[in-house]
Amino acid sequence: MAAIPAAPYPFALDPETVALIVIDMQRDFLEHGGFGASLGNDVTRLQAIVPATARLIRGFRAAGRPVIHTRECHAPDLSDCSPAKLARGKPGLRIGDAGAMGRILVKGEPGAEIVAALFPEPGETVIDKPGKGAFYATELGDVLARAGITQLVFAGVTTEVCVQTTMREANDRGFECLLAEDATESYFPEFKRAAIEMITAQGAIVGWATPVDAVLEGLA
Ligand code: TIU
Repeated sequence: MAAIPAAPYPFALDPETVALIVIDMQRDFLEHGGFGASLGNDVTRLQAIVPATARLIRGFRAAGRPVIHTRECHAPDLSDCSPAKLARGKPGLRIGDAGAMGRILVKGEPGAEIVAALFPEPGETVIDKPGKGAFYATELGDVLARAGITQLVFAGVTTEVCVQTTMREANDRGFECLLAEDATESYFPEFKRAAIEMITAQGAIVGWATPVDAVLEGLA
């Protein structure tokens, strides 16, 4: 057990029970012509974290610890997308509409796929999720229980939406949650900063935050 520097205080990382969860590093959020861009966002901000996220993934693979990937996407008939979600945001392109990378946020379409630089390796778990949180309506809880996971390191996008929602779900389920702060990003820098403050405030009310390098040192 290695105590690594973190906010708001050192995190006791357990290399025997920790897993990495990489949230929604999909073309639809990171590339032009996808869902993120359709909402009016500058996707280049998110592309900047790909190298640090790749380094984190490589570290977990090298340590023999699980790497779990998530994708926010829906069934082609949109039966798992609530009317409330479908209608939200006044996007130029709605979920299910045909865009530059196929139908927006639809399972099996090019845009729903994880970006090439972070592509899952054979044997790694990929969770397709209809919500912002990765526990809602997915098998994630069962996967983690079967693997004996008690701690989760979080990476991915966006910090204040799917990452924070999933961290809160995990925290309520009893997992110790650590956010890799340079492997997560928001379309809004002030929201990323605020999300990290919300997560770590009040004695790690939701979890801890630390740079990728500190996580890798704790795994070694
Ligand atoms: N719009 C936005 O910031 N995020 C999402 O819709 N999904 C995720 O965060 N993955």
